[in-house]
Amino acid sequence: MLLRRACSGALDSGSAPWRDRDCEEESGAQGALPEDDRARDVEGGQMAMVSGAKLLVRSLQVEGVRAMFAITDISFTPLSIEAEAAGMLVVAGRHESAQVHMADAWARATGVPAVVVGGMGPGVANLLPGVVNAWIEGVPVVVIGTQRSSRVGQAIRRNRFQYTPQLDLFRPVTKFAAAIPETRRVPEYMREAFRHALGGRPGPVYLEITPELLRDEADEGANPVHAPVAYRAAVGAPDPHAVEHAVALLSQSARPLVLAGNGVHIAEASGELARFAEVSGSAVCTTPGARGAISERHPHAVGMAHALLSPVMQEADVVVAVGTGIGEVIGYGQFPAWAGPAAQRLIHIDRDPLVIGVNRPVDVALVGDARQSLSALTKAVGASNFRNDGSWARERAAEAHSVMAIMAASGLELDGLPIHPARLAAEFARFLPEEVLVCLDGGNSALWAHLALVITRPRSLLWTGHFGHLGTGLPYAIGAKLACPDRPVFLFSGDGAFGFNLQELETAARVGAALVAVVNCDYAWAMEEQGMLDEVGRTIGVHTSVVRYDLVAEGLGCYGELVDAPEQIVPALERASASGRTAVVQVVVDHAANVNPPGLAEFLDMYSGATT
Ligand SMILES: Cc1ncc(C[n+]2csc(CCOP(=O)(O)OP(=O)(O)O)c2C)c(N)n1
Ligand SMILES: [Mg+2]
Repeated sequence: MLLRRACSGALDSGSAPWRDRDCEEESGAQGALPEDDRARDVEGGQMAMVSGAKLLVRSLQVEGVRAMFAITDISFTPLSIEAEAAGMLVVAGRHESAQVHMADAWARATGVPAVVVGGMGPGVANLLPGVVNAWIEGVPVVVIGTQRSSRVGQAIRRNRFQYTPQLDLFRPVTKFAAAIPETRRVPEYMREAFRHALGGRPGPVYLEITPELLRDEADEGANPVHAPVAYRAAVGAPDPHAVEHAVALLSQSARPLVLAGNGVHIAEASGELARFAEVSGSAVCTTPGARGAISERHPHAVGMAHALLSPVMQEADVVVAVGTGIGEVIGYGQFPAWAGPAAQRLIHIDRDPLVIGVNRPVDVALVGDARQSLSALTKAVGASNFRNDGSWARERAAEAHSVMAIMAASGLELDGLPIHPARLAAEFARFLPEEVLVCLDGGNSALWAHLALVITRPRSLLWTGHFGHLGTGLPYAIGAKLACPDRPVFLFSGDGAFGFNLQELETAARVGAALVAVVNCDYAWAMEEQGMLDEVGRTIGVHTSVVRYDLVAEGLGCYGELVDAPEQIVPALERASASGRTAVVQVVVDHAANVNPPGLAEFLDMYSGATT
């Protein structure tokens, strides 16, 4: 009887291909238990038998998960059904990797993870590139893969259909990877998964399930789904002594600079960041991935930290790094991108102590939540008797703002043919509404866009600044639009990058994701060209055929436009936005001009390791 209860399904498993025949043979069970058997008095308590699928969905719901991305597969039908019944959005895309990117974007845009499910074998294998990207980027994505039933999995046989050692594939690229061994342990494994996904530096987690685990039942009373406060502790305020030390350093600083990273978005600390900058007289730059952590129009904001910002990075005498590792794209905190340790002190705030002191020694370490740490610092600076009037910060910010304005104005003046990519980027940036959420993809295309955009709100620019994963842009825009349907979502993409997940236009049109994708189209993988020219004096394999992305878009159910003259850009963007549909505006740009944008030489230097 006990065995029968453990093996039978909540949904009628009588006709399900996944019914475990071992259980049936031993117990004689024929499908679901009668209702009165499901809730039975055991030692005076009420048993509440629920399926593994239900336990899984409840574990997702308590964490606020509202979307499941999956090419629905018969190995996890009960999960899809339960997710839908619980009011979750179930989105079936066209490639599992793109689905991970959609969930990744959902988490970036909202701060709450989404779940992605892949079906055993190839479906799970296809998840991998998306998971690797989320891992490098530090984005929490809950990834679930089904595996052949344990009877197949445990057999020492070769030539098993769709059987691969999936867990081994995901271990190196997730913060936690485990196979849930039995239905009753679903809540326990889900808790551990969320602890890892959201704790410290966030990242993806992988959970493996078998079809029978979803269909089997367990007593929910004995294996309850708890609220997150009961199992996930949050890092709070930093040590007050460390705050005092930080304020002592800041009191001696004439040129304090905050380097804000993605941790500011994670802690929803943008308001606290701006207040700290104002009270302490600090300038603020962001890592490329954290643009918008402070409005780039704020009078203390000097823009994103990259090679062109080096003079400010070098001039600062105290740097307050908050919610960021000090990695390669920001020069590892080393000369020449930064000043040497004698001339420049470092206060490093992070909720994960393992991030602090890496690549550059720190003078003060503050382990704490970014929001609480910045408030504690603001309070302590306010209570101290030193004052920095912020003149250096405002001067440098005003210079940075005027450089951006000059670049935008000069981009808008480029009226030759073919269209200059700087003209397109400038028109695009000027067209965007204030509340926009913009996604970037491509090589040089992304550089042009970075130079033209002014990001004024947190969680408003989605881009793979760490992994540089081409193909993320379109799925990011879809995930972002689904997560934030009331925000206008725009994508600026290279044509090469756009091709990776082009088929997701069908997904976008089907689910009503009314985003506008602008394709900076030079029919080439332009970012690869300059490096080849420098090395061997010619290029190889960098040109593609002339493709009508606008017609492909129409064929996939979207609105499409082709633009080949500068004055057509804005009217096309207006029509695309007004269409209320998924829209693609293909803009044919000057290939020669696209080969060498500002900042590429510095990027190539870094990429070759020459500056390490
Ligand atoms: C998945 C992936 N494959 C290859 C690369 C290497 N790569 C970086 S930029 C680039 C060219 C991108 O071309 P496109 O999107 O058309 O932008 P463009 O440089 O032409 O503006 C390539 C191939 C990468 N970053 N990611
Ligand atoms: Mg291109």
